[in-house]
Amino acid sequence: MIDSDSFKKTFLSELNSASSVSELQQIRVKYLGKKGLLTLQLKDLPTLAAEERRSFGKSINELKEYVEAGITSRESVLSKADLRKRLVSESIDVTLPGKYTPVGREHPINKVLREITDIFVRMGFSIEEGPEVELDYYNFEALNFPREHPARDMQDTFFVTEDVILRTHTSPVQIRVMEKIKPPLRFIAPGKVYRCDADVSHTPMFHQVEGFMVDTDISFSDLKGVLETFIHRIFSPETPVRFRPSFFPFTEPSAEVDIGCIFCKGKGCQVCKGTGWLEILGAGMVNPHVFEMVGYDPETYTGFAFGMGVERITMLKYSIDDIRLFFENDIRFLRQF
Ligand code: 2NL
Repeated sequence: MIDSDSFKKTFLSELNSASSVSELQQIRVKYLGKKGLLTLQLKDLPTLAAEERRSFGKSINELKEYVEAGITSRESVLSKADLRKRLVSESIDVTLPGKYTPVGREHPINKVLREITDIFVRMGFSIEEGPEVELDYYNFEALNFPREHPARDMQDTFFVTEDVILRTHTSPVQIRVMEKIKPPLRFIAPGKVYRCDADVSHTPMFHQVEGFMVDTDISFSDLKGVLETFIHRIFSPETPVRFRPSFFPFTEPSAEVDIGCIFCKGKGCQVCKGTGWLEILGAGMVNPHVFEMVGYDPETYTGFAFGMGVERITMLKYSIDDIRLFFENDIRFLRQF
């Protein structure tokens, strides 16, 4: 029924040409699987006479053992060969130099923002934040900006819709806080602000910190004391400070605050345009109209407010002459701080 010698010859030649463990597995299925050659042979068994059945069964079983043993011994050879192949192809050269992963640095704007924040926190100010996409009402209307004020122009402000804009300062945060809580208040509002502007000292987005303090007896002297302390800590204790009259819609009286030029020590140079002074922030006493807009009684409460640009402070502190350097993120620039 089956020629053992030629069966073995065919099997051995297939076995020896198998070059991987997975090919061996195919051979195993071909011979010994449910529909394998030897398994199918056994199907004929019931049709045979009793004595034929015994010898036929025996020879098939012998062949099965022969196939099994052949595959097992070839498997041990091939699995060693497979392992050797994998060891070569998957080997790692541990002597190669490692891949360089550059490490980032804190951005100078964030570093100075943190220094500014720390100084005010040590003076008892808390930190408040608000949305960057803001209503015209909070950004202008509640802050006493007249309808025709140039800042409310499309040229200076990014509009989302007629009533929704990108905030041009962090002052809307103060309005939102005043709507929620009663005085006494003492906080700073740091964050990103947006203006339609771009040159060596202006970028469409920049960072601002505004400060705010309201109580029953806050005076201009409190403002002077807080700002002088701040300036002496962020620059140096010897820095001269002066307050110059100015105008903002949301403060009355208003002042611009200058420091003695840190480049020429007040002698007059290109940076201070010969004046010996550099403007670093704006400030004033909160305009009573602003208090009325949020339902604070202007007869009961007074307060001061101030605002500064973080990029400007950072440029002065580190003698940087182009604001765009902050936004290029060249690691050689960032590494210097
Ligand atoms: C500047 C000037 C300033 C304020 C901001 C303020 C906010 C409220 C009420 C009153 Cl809710 N004032 N903020 C006041 C004076 C000046 O910023 O030059 N910033 C860069």
